[in-house]
Amino acid sequence: MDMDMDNPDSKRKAPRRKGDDRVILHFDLDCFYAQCIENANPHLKSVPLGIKQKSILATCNYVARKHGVKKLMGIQEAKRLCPDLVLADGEDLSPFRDVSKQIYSLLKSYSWNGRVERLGLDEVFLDVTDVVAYNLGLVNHHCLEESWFCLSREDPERGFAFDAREVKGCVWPPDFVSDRENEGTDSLRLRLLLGSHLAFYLRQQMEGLGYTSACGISTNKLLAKLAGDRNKPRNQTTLLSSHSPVPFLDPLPLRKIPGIGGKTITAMKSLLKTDDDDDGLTVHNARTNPAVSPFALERLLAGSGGGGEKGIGRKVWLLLHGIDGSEVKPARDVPRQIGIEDTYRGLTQLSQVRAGLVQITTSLLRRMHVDLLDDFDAVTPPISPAPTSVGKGRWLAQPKTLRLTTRPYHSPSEWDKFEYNHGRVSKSVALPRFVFDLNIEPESIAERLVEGTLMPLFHSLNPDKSKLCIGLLNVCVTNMDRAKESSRGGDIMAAFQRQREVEEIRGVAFADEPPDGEEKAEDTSDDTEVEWVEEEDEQDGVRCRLCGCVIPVFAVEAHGRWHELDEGWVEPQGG
Ligand code: DGT
Ligand code: MG
Repeated sequence: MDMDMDNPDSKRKAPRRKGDDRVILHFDLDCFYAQCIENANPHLKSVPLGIKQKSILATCNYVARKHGVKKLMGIQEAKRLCPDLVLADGEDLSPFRDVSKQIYSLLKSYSWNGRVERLGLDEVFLDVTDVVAYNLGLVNHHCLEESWFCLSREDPERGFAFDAREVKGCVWPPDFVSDRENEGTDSLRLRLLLGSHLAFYLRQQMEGLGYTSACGISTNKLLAKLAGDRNKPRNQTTLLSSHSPVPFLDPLPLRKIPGIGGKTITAMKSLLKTDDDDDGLTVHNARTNPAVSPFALERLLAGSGGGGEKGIGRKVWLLLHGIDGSEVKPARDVPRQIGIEDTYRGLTQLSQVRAGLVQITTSLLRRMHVDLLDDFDAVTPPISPAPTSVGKGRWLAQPKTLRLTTRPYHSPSEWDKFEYNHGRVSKSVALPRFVFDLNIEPESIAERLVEGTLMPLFHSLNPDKSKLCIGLLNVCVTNMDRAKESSRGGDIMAAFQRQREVEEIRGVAFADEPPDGEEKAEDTSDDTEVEWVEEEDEQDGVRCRLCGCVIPVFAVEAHGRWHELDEGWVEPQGG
């Protein structure tokens, strides 16, 4: 029975344990940027390594962490703690994105139901309920130690041997004693046990690519993510929550709960009448306080003042009890659009604009190869030397539209006067076909695209050259034309060509394109993905295109992750 939202006493009832029948894995790569750099420079594996972005460390390897160096620490402080710290530049995110995609593709290839969701660059949720249920039926209870985990319904020999007597890796609670008598019938424990062996196998596959990780195994996303945090690095934790996850959650600081952000915590402190700092305020404090009920939280966080969505109080209250019904989202094989942009402190010369466009377009073409070619992963080393896909791969989808966006430069003193997007204009045209030619280097294609298409677009968006002072350039490809499944085995380029010809014969205009010559304000309605300024920003901060907040450069990634949480988890209230 659902809780009665209007009854403050309903918090005392045992909440319904929604989603208990699932098995969810959460993978988080260890010191991600540092591992990427180490794999490209193996001699760095044994030394303390920090990855520098501006004046802070985006992350550091675990050798450095032993010296007290921490993520997001200032460089000076880190050097003081560890004078031997080696610093590597982490400003260019492209190599990290490439590895992220490889890891994601690997995990996706083991999923049966396609529920594989990324969180940021180095975390992935997998809903393996179906794989585990299938293998539950195969367990031979008379010979658990010689079990076989089947990874394919079609090919029973594709799998791995494992010992089904024990959970693989760490368990929580650490003193968990298996109820041997009920082992055969305790299906939840056995399903989590199977999940733990699958998680271990998948972690080994990632290690084959050179990347170690931590993993949490539980019945929902919230608990899987928190369980994985218990034992890091290169380890995994199964939350054997056969009774209740409350003892696991209670000691954690409230701020550790994904979906409970800074604003929610501030509001809750007023409700709890506490001055505890964020570390002192635990889930237990909040959960057991008599003032806390779904109804009180709703009044506090939603509607007038709170500003949260309807139902937020109930959601937060459920999180405090370890209940999270949110689904692991199905994987998308191709993005809706790919855009790269850069900001400038005022470009006044056309030659500067041209150079900027060539740089952005080259990055964009590389990104298209990573995201839209089917066997890119198979042909590319995990990182460095710079991936090249010349002559390789087949297009899973081809964007049909190219969009250029520009915005004038606004100095920080003008930020109060102008909206971030003030003066932002875009124009779209059909994307020339030569960009899909895999026999030409991206740099050459970029030069041709800039000269023949993007510079003319730029001129029509910015006709008055005497006032030229460009603050932002964005090049985006969109309107994806997906290869039909049936043509994947055949000649995909020919299939795309046939499709185009049919459209042309029928007089079908490429969708999303404004009539030729028309300028339009940037339409961000389709921009559901957080699109950050990827390259170096010359100012002190960048403004988030989704919420308009100005974020220090070092916090951009975290802020992006905050928006991503927004999609699948309880609406965050800040953070
Ligand atoms: P871990 O998981 O504790 O072993 O360490 P990391 O480095 O994998 O940290 P994680 O998983 O929180 O984030 C993955 C990568 O994302 C990390 O290597 C650097 C980047 N990152 C995360 N949060 C921030 C942030 O607030 N600022 C910046 N600049 N980068 C961040
Ligand atoms: Mg990580």
